[in-house]
Amino acid sequence: MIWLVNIVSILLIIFIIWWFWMSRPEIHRATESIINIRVSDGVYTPSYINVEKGRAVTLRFERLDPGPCAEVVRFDDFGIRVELPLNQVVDVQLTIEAEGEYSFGCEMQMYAGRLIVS
Ligand SMILES: [Cu+2]
Repeated sequence: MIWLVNIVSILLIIFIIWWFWMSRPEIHRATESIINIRVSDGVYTPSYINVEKGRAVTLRFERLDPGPCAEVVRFDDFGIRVELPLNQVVDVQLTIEAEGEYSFGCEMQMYAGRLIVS
């Protein structure tokens, strides 16, 4: 029986590793200049956003999560910190001139998203 328990534990470990490190949310390719981002249930939707270098984009956040965790979004690379009042729409305007990956998120980084600029 022990071998079965071992196999199950190993499979579980593999699954957990895959879940946390391998699975990446679908990349949202921004072809429009306004990107709507829903803030609910602990995730930004979309959370992985591909934007064109040098192009002005508006990230339009709509916070539906009453939890205090969701009330701020920060873009540390750009010194941006914005409050998100509940059930309101807040625009964050960005033009990123350098290629790369930039993270954004709440104060504790529980809500987390990424901008992929290329
Ligand atoms: Cu948080």
